[in-house]
Amino acid sequence: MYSSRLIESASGAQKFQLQCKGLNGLGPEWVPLQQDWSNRWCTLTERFTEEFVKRIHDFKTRSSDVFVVTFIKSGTTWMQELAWLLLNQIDLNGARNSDLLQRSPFLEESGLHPVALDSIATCDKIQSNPRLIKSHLPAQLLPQEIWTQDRKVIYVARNPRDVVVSTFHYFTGLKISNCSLDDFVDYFIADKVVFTTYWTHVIDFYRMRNEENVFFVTYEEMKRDLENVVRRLSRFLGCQQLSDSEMEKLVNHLSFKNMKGSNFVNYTALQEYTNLNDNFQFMRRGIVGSYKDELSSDSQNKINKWTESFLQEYGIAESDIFGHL
Ligand code: PPS
Repeated sequence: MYSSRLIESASGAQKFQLQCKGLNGLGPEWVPLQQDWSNRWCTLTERFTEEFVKRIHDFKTRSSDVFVVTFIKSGTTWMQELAWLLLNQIDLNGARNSDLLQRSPFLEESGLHPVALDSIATCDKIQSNPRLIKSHLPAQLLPQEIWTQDRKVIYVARNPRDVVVSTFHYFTGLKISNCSLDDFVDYFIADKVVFTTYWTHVIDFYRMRNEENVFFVTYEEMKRDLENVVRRLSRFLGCQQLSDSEMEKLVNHLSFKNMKGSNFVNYTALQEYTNLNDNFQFMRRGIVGSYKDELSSDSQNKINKWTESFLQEYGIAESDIFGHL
């Protein structure tokens, strides 16, 4: 069902790419997208063994489950906090007093770095209802039941320039990578960074945005009009409309400044990150267009060309997805 191939990653360590062939040997026929899946490879670590990936594929879902799915550094944490609050009657006290990763665990976390408990088992055992589960996996590697049982998926996309800059700082801060930003852009475009290919990840969900169980939103839209996103998401999740005062409290709670100040959502303080660069910040800038004063024009041009050539095939413009950046 899976095929894999070895590649050399940005850090020089061996990584591999994984493809899901599905039961018919062609592609994952359970994902509601007709396309040639033979070019859908996902770069992962060696901890993603066939057994581990199969356990994710077979993960037993519940009808009330909600999955937050993103490419890395696209606003996952921000969306998890928002979705958790909507699903929990805007329990701001609860959000202010417990780790987001406990309230909304990360399905494939054990595949990235050693964690005390097996992350798939952790998600499996969550008692609270509904479960809110985070994943960075592309559509074809997610639990099959998401597609066969129409489980709710919230997908957040963010423009590739800000994603690459944010990922660079994150990996440098975690000492996973020590190259220059320009070199990192090359690795990113060449699919040598974990969870790439970026564009196939985003475009597959963009094309499924009208599926009833998919809520597609961008980081840029959240920055532009968070209240409107809250209203849209609230309808998608079947939650009650918020009063003006609830909306005000919620939007205030979700502000970058407030979330940066909270140890429960700002992973800078988390224990598994023991070997950090001194200036590491999980909540870094929190803006749209941080690439503008950080990426060289050479790297911006490379990303522009790569983006145009990828999207051409689908007849989609980047501004269709993100608006004008
Ligand atoms: S991860 O590790 O992949 O789950 O990271 P993720 O949460 O997807 O992305 C981290 C980036 O999101 C920014 N962020 C926010 N921006 C605006 N408002 C709020 N409330 C917020 N919370 C997190 C965070 O700062 C990272 O982006 P950069 O550009 O690095 O600042």
